[in-house]
Amino acid sequence: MKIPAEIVQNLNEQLNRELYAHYLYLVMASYFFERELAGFGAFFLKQSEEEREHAMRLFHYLMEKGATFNPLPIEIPPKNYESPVSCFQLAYEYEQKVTLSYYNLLKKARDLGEYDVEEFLWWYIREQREEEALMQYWLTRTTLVKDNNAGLLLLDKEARKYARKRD
Ligand code: OFO
Repeated sequence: MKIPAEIVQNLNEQLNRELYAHYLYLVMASYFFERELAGFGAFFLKQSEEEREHAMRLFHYLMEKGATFNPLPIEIPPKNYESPVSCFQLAYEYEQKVTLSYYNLLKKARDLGEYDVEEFLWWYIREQREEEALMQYWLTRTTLVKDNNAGLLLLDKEARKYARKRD
């Protein structure tokens, strides 16, 4: 069954949000690498790769359903963060925004009786739950240490371990 054009467009928009997240986390990785906090750098690099995979999952779904891929412009993410805390704050806010967009689309798919799309979207709902929890965790931890350098270096080590674990 063909997916209605409106939903195809929404799926393309989700794909664009995932690509933006890929780009955003790449910028965040560079923010940390440039400050010799390579553990956090590796963490965001890993997240960035995952976001690209999320975009590709949408791409393959569109292809499988014989739907059109519509490339959309990717916004340029902000580059200069005030602190590691503000970086995680922004990441956490973005994840919540993405979650909401998946909720809205899932509701629309259900209302239109597009159950295959709905089933496909559930994977993203679960993934967003994990990602929100992850960013919230790091936001809390970095807020605890604020500009205490020793604390930050310890967290950096922990972030590196986390990034390796997910390889
Ligand atoms: Fe793609 O998982 Fe977050 O945004």
